[in-house]
Amino acid sequence: MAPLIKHLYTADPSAHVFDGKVYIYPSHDRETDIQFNDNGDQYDMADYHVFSTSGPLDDPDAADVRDHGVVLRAEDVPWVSKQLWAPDAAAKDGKYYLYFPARDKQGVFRIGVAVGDSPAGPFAPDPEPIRGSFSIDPAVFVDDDAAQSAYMYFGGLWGGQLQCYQGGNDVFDASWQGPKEPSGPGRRALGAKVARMSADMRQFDGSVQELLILAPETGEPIAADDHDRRFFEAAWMHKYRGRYYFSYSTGDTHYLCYATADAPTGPFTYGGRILEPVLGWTTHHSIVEYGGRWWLFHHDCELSKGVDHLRSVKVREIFYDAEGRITTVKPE
Ligand code: FUB
Repeated sequence: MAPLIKHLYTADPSAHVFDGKVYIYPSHDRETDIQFNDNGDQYDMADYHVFSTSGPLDDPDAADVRDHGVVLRAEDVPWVSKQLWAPDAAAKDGKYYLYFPARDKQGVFRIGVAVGDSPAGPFAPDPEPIRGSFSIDPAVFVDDDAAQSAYMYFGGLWGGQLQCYQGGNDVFDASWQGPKEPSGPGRRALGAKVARMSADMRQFDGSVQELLILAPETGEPIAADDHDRRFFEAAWMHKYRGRYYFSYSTGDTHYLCYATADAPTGPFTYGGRILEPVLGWTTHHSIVEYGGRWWLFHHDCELSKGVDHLRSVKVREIFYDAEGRITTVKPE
């Protein structure tokens, strides 16, 4: 399957349908001479582009993908030092919100928001990160209830620093920085984080909670050493037939997996794999309904011939069985 975007390297695609079109909010990968390491220092992105398409999504070469250009730069955000990682976007009451993780001036990942009047940007950043935000990979889900309740799911291990907050959401323990995470018999995996968004979509409303993923065979939280199933990064939320599907990457085992729940904050039960490992270390995605079909946006490193930090966005259709299980697919 050919990449959807070929003139730039793009990754971590968050896709949404706004105004009847698919808008894609990816990371913008760039060449760097930074040495590859397991802290992800080589992912040194400096701006975001937005893309849109009306399809056909099952024929990437024919999909007329429009590049709306640069919509936000690291240098435009007063609190950012470097590394604009995986973004997401949301719409509410005629405004569009771009959420993005980046390192602050102390080297700690925070999550920022920038606001625009069009899904294609540009976006004006708030001068400070979202209060109480930390780590990486925000995914903002707006529910279909009357209040349009919105939630941010976030977090990422190793370079994403999630493991630095084991003493509390407001306590950064620098000794856990780097490719580290809890392990050992009886230890449960660290969960992703979830917070309800304020009505204006620019702050958290209430405290940040841990998202529980339970193993279906025991009803207990997934174990820390269960690297085939534990949350690593790349949170995404979608709703299918009234159920909440939380999907994520398992990082060092390179799977995209999902878990389901009756409520947006869980508890979730592990459901299975969505995508087997692609070429490249990272795997990151979004799932969206468009034209009455369900689509998986993700990335791989085929275009760069396997350079881990030079990735390309792809899209493919996914399917659910009668019980709502997502059918696992292999890379194409
Ligand atoms: O693109 C930088 C980081 O790589 C993302 O934030 C992670 O999800 C992984 O894809």
